[in-house]
Amino acid sequence: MPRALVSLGSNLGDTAAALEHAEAALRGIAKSGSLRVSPRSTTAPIGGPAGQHAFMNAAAVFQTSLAPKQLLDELRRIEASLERERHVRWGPRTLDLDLLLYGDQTVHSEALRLPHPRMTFRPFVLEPAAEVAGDWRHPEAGATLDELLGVLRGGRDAVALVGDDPQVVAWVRAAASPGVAIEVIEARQDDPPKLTLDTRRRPVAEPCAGPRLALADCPPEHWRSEILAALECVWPSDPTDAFRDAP
Ligand code: PH2
Ligand code: MG
Ligand code: MG
Repeated sequence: MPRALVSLGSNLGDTAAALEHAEAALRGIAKSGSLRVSPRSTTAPIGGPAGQHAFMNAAAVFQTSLAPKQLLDELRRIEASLERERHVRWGPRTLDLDLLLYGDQTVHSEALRLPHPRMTFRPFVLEPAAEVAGDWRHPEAGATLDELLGVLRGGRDAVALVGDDPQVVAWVRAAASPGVAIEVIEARQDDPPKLTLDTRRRPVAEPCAGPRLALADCPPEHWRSEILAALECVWPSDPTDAFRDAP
């Protein structure tokens, strides 16, 4: 039976109760006895409107007989049962359930992108995910979640830009923290840095053993905010804030 990996997040209302509710609901759709949930952590919000509350994040792995799209519909239903509303992109939410991985499937459709395109550079996703599924090999990266997390934490402090889109280079130069090198390269590297930013407009399926954002996965009007959020994930402006305690 296929295995699914889901991230859990909440930053509105009673966040602990929301994650408990979600865990119980996932237990209801998982193959009996197969659900494993990571410990929860409180994380600083990344992206979206300023002044949001801290998030509670976790990850869950389980076996399921549901197909990916059916599972996605179930996750939406669980979100809706907590009155999740969608007004603002990356805005505050009672419950967010993102499908990260499903077996070794790669999906590019309007409704679903697998693997989740932002999972490899978001510490609030990758850290709990690695706790429950560290040896799961990311089907596009070709590296396990433990290996990806190792690069995110301990890799070279550099952004590798694949392709030389001048606007993207300018955004990265303006926003990258001091001490972060910017390397413009033509194709992926064997020794990837903490962040690889693929600026090619058409999706290129090539392994990358480190955290990577492919702009082909994002609409052009979001490119700038996607890049700023990815940089903030990898090099937080206030590192002491990244895993602060609940307010
Ligand atoms: N989810 C987002 C955007 N930003 N930040 C944190 N810390 N945790 C999240 O779950 C989160 C976020 C979009 O879903
Ligand atoms: Mg999300
Ligand atoms: Mg979501």
